[in-house]
Amino acid sequence: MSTIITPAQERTSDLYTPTKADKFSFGLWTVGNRGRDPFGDAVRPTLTPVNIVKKLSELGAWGVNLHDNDLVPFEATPAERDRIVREFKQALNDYGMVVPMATTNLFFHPIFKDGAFTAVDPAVRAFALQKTMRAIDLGVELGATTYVFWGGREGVDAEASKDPLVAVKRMREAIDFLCQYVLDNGYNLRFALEPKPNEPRSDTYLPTVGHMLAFIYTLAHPEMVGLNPEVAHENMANLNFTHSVAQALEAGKLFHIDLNDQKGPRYDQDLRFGSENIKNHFFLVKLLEDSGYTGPRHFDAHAYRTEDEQGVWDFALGCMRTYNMFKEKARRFNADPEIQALLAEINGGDQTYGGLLGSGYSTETATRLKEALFDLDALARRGYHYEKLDQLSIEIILGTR
Ligand code: GLT
Ligand code: MN
Ligand code: MN
Repeated sequence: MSTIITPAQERTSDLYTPTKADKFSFGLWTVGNRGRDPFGDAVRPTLTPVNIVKKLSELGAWGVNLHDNDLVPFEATPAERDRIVREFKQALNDYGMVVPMATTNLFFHPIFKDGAFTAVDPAVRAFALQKTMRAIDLGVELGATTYVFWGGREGVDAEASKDPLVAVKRMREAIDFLCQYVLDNGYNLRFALEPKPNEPRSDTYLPTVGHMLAFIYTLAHPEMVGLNPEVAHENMANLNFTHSVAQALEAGKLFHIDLNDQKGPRYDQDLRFGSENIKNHFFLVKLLEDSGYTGPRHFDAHAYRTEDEQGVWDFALGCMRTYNMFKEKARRFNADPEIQALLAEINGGDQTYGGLLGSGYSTETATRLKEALFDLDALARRGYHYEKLDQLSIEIILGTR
């Protein structure tokens, strides 16, 4: 998509059709979501993993991610496991799909009702480690190079039930243990931690990107551990997702990303990517593309409960097309001479002091800064032209430029 697209072409072209080069991926649990919610049962039949791989590939997706139990049922025997994995690998091969990321289901089985790595019961914590080591083996066998940890039920309903200091230590102990397991086995695998502020517990530990980022630097192997931020989860905490992603990127910690949408701070909605917060998503995609992020563009979302199977594929294609439409809008923004001239003017400012900034501290710089005379009235009078800039952004987003 490097050529200029006119509005007329845009209406008729399929330039937004996803291709494998776009690196779009979906979890088996996303398109496989059967519409079950706390108030109602499943509304769609089960899609087999092999069918999902086939259909996603036909739509232009590149990868498929999974929890251990999305593929291998909890109660499967070793022989059943081997057969399922063999057939799945065959499908990956047949349809040219990869498994970039894998994870563990540590939240569905009743064993995990009080959490996994932070559960009060040591047997539950030990079982969680066992299950995760086996799931890591499975992920590596399928080719995954990123392993996600979503805290699921790592939290509390009754505040008195757990010491929050102990909970953080337990989380660290588990991640440190599993990093060492990966190193011991010589696996090429990095961990990506996924924060969420609440749901299904009243409060989840390490609830936002910022909390997780700080936690990572307390680990034994911080270089192996990064983040998997999710649009909906940061929005549940009413935070600016693009800024959270930027902080992760700047720290070299954006190992993976969960793209979806969310209507404000309420229950986790996992809506089709870009279906609600159009302006925010434009700036998110612009950030990912401008920053040179090369990781998967993973959609962790699901179709509305009203949909049948066709609606699921409409949903999946929609996520990918919308990403590509934002990508094209970002390209237009960057190529727009008026916008770029305005940005240059905005960022120009008074260059008198430019040389004193950005090269760190020295005694001489400190002395010059302390002695500098500023035209405070001029600084106070300055208009920043952000109204104009924002309107130009809106015109790009709404397609009039
Ligand atoms: C679950 C959760 C997601 C996580 C998945 C990985 S599972 O659907 O809501 O946000 O990314 O465990
Ligand atoms: Mn997610
Ligand atoms: Mn979610």
